[in-house]
Amino acid sequence: MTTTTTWRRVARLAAASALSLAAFGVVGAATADFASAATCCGSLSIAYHRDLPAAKPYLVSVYGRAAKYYNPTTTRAEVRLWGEDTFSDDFLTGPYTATWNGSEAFVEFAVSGDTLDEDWGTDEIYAGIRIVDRATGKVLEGIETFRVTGNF
Ligand SMILES: [Ca+2]
Ligand SMILES: [Ca+2]
Repeated sequence: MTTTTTWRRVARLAAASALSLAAFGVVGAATADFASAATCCGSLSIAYHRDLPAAKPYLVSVYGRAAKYYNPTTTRAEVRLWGEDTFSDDFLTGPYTATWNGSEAFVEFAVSGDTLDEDWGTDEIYAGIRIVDRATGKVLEGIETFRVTGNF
């Protein structure tokens, strides 16, 4: 292992520790949203996991709550990851089909650091959740999470 590789690993681990703490706060917030009757919002956490395959070590967890109830048999929830930019946001990965009960959507998936590295320097990541009519493909509602920043 070269010195550079070691340094990169250390830097990644340091970043992951900070993100894990942030992720813990996010989980708390999602639970609070769930307990209250609040509608509309999404949450996102990105956590480095040493036990995931080295090619995709970041576990992305996305939660969304729709503003109203939809029939879960005629709709689905699609999740895409985006990088926020000044002029137009970068599409990073997706769509992932979320577990969906008609009002809440949840999905977890693993990605590489390269997928999350959407910018030179700090990356601003968010998830978009689309509630889609299965028959027509029409987007009935869009939910956007807050930004998770990091250096991936
Ligand atoms: Ca950006
Ligand atoms: Ca970056």
